[in-house]
Amino acid sequence: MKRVAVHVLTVCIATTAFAGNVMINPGFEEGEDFDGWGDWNSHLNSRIVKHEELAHTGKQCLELNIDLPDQNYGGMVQNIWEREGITWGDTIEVSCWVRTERLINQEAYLLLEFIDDDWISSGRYESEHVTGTRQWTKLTTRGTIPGKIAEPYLNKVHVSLTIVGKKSTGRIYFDSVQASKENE
Ligand SMILES: [Ca+2]
Repeated sequence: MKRVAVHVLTVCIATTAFAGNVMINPGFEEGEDFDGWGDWNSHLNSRIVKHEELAHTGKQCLELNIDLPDQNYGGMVQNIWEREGITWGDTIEVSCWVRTERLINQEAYLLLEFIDDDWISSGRYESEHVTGTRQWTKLTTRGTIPGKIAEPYLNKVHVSLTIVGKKSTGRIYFDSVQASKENE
């Protein structure tokens, strides 16, 4: 009898389900521009690359690059707060695919961050950082949004395709972004 109970518990953990993808334009296939996405560093030289062979999925992907010789930090972002009911206390899992070419003095990663109107962060979850030359690699991270009592002003859940570096060169591509809320 005891053994049966343990087996049932294992099944419950293995089937923890996540809802569908809440990202808009997750593979950069829609529209002529960055539909659904914002750029949080205007110095970024970002563009949509229309290249079926190069893209991870579909016909297009995003290229982020840098013109500035000094400190470079920025990315493309979507705020997914209240999308599909995402709110306080929810666990969010995010992933994307990244590809880099001869990236020097620069790193690319996926960032999940919970902030308010004053940009005060109440949770920051980074994926692995990628540099150098990498074929398409999947990045993942996850975090739980704090409760309303702890963070009453929280109103942004940012999913950012992020780059950071200084005096850097190289190319970075992102594609196939996924963000899902863990079902209760
Ligand atoms: Ca794509």
